[in-house]
Amino acid sequence: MVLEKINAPNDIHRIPLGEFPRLAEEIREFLIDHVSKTGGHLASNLGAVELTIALHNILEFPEDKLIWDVGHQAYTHKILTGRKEGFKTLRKEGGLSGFPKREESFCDAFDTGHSSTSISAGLGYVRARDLRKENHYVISVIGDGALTGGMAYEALNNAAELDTNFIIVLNDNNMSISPNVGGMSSYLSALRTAEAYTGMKMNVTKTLKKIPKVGTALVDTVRKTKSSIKQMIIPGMLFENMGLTYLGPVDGHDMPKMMKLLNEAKRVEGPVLVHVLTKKGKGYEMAVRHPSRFHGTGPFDVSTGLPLKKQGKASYTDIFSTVMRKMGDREKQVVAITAAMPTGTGLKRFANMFPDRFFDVGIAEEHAVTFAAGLALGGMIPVVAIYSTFLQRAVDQILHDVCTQNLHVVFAVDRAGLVGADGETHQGCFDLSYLTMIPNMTVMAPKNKWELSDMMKFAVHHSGPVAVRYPRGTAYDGLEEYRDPVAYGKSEWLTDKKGSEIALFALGSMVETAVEVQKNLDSQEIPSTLINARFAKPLDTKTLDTLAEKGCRLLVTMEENVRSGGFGELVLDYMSAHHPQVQVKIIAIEDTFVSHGDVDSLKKKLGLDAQSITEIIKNCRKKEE
Ligand SMILES: Cc1ncc(C[n+]2csc(CCOP(=O)(O)OP(=O)(O)O)c2C)c(N)n1
Repeated sequence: MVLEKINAPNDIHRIPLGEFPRLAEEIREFLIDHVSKTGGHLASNLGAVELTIALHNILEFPEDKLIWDVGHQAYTHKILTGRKEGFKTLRKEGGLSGFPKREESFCDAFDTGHSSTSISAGLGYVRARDLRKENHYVISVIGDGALTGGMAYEALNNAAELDTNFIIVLNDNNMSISPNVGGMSSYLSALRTAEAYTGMKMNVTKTLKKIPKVGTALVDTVRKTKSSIKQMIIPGMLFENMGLTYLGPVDGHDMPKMMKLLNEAKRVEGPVLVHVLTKKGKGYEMAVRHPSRFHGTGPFDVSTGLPLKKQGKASYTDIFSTVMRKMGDREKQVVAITAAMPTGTGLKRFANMFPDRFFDVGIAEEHAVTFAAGLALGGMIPVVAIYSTFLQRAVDQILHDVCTQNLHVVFAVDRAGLVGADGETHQGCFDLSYLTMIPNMTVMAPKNKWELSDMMKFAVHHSGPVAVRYPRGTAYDGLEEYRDPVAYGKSEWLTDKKGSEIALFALGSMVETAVEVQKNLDSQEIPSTLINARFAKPLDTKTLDTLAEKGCRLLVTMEENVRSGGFGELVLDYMSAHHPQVQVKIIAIEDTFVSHGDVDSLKKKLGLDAQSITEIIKNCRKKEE
């Protein structure tokens, strides 16, 4: 086994080049074997095996810096830097992270998870290197999907001014999670189909350069010519015109060719883009055929490709998907927007039924939101479906472009709360804070699957900006009997309205937990009142007044969000001003980033589970006595 010889960073330098194909094969077997057991990102990693080997062959760690965009495709990099053993615990609590982590290895130059950051971070490394008069290589690896994100262009624009080496590898597999979209994607496709001519183009350039005295000038002239002929001679003119050297495209599964080009890139004094063509899922037929399904997967049977865990009850995303499909039929003004996640957000069905009213804008959350503002002003009702963590990107657009103009844009905030295996870059723990702080915003969270449906309908008929946040995974199907119509700013009593000394005021996913807490308290003969808050903003202050009037002494707020700026703090703020005699206990995530692990176990650790909350309440009572 060649892979046995790789146990630490730079071990690859001791492997003869002739053994690289075997190494690539073994890494693929390793990836399929491990990811089929633990789950994880598969298709992108299978596509990047040879590219990663080629990169490691030309780099020296930790001196050189290798920055992965998004970071979901860095598994081979982890294997080649001595982390093979960690794959048994991939994405498990305390185990190997599914993304690059500086604290995990000195070979990880930059922590990632969100898209389109690699060129900016790389450029920062380059500028620091030059200022400190150091001498090492910096390589950013960005996918064609990630290249749809605005930050990548801001960084390219800035990088164009460089006169020292900076290598950007464009790992182009023609796929985001779903097929890639937009003008850049079409441009890359044109370059890709021109691949057969690449050799000819390079040769023409070389031949021209060989012409004594005038050769180089001739190539420069051709570069500057505004003619389509130049594309025949110098590929990648778009990048070239920006000031980057373009090399490629090169077959991303041909290691000798790639290494040759990468070594050439090392000699360029300036920013250089190496265009590498890869196949998502390469080496595992199921993943080649279904790259989206195997982008991120749970454990699966290698022989059939089928998930090991049968799909159980409907998820919140499934419910959202159904509501949107029905709503699309009834409400002709409704349009739907996704930022490169048509399947993940459940909008695929809407897209199939109403292709004219569906927009996949690429990994461009900021643009998605301002685009929605324009749609709203133009007379449509846009529903922007974005995961909580990725919507962080668009806070200014929500504030500046939607909320200041009080536009009717509906935000379907999926994966709100803890998401588990993807870790700190993906937990949806901040949206209540960044959304409730903005004037004009309405923020809701459903207690169960029926309420998500009701809230979506409410949101579409409301006016002004409105967000509905709901968690990842199975939708709660308890409390079906409680179905008060959703009314603006009104919470819902889940026990009779008499009230008691203890009130549980829970938001969204935490209502299910609160039901359990109440059961625990009941069994210990501690009476309590349970209220489904429904709205984080505006707060139902009438209900808070009623609770205080009915003798509430301890008000326990519950939310799956950070405490700072969240729902609980809003309640505390109101109660301390109007009912200071009532003690408010906030159950929320304390000031921390939550790393990867199983959601239930993370909740326990963070004190968000029913048992911990029951204990907290009992302790509060004891202190009172
Ligand atoms: C800001 C942001 N939005 C959405 C995502 C979700 N996401 C993860 S990977 C990915 C596709 C990336 O495509 P590409 O860069 O081409 O990499 P590939 O998986 O094809 O290798 C998306 C949309 C993200 N990570 N960050």
